[in-house]
Amino acid sequence: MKKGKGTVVKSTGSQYLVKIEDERIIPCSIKGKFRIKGIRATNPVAVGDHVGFEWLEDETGGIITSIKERSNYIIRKSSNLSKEYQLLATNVDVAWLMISMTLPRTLTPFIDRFLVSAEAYRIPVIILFNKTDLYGLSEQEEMNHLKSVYTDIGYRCMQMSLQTREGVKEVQDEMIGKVNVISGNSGVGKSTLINVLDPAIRLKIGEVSDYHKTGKHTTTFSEMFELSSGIRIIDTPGIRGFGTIDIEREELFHFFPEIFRASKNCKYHNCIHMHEPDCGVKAGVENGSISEFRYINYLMMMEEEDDKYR
Ligand SMILES: Nc1nc2c(ncn2[C@@H]2O[C@H](COP(=O)(O)OP(=O)(O)O)[C@@H](O)[C@H]2O)c(=O)[nH]1
Ligand SMILES: [Mg+2]
Ligand SMILES: [Zn+2]
Repeated sequence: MKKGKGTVVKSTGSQYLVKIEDERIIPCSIKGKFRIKGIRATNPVAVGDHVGFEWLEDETGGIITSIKERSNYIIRKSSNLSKEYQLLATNVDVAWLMISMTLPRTLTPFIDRFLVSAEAYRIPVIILFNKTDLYGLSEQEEMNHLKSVYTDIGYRCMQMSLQTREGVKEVQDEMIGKVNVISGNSGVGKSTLINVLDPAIRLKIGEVSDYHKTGKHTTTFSEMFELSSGIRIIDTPGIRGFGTIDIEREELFHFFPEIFRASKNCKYHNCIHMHEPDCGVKAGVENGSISEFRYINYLMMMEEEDDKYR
């Protein structure tokens, strides 16, 4: 049996499209069961997977027989009640969180929720400030403040204006040779960015994204696009909210890196940094080493989790 290997670029039910080294796209099916440790998935193979397959006799397609170990994956619950998950994307190199200080203004609870998800998925994030051409003095100050807070925690921050193209080259260089996911609230410039990076591909990506947005389509699918510059982008609505992955309430603070670090100074080993005495996190907020808004967002997420059980 002749063997091949490649990357899954699209999954449509039981069929997978696998891109091989010479750029050909081979339709493949799967044989047997693939298991993912710890989770029950409705689809065992996903966009981004590096797979091995056996060619069909006539070489019109293949059968996937192996999956290379994943560096990370994005999943979401098939439905609210279900214990089954849908794998949306795997082996993501960078999750870009596009934000803006104005028109629309991205709020920090949105940012922190996203960062928690990305931490849980173990996907590196770059926070990308867009629309800097629209920033007045106060927006600039706000951006600089957020930049210093998030940089101190360990997140990379970049800035650009798709209007003036300032900073776009740096972002593009960072994306080349990587598998990228682009997220952000509506209106922040995601579609415009893809258009600027590769005008020829824009329509296609826009179709997929806008389809998701209207909510007409409940079964999610992802697709990997390759831009002319060699940038790979996975289009998925998946990496949105905290609800998409199961995090125990008592462990939420593990996904706020600076809060997790400060928790070493708590008196009680099971401290959740809310009402306990001698809490290293609260001490950190008081002495300014932990940003107050981050702590407030943490408390807000804790309370939301609490509400789920009422
Ligand atoms: N002034 C300004 N407008 C921008 C910039 N980037 C995007 N826009 C505009 O913001 C609007 C929303 O952009 P879009 O790409 O559709 O956002 P999406 O919802 O994230 O895909 C469009 O009218 C864009 O032209 C920017 O850097 N500066
Ligand atoms: Mg869009
Ligand atoms: Zn504590």
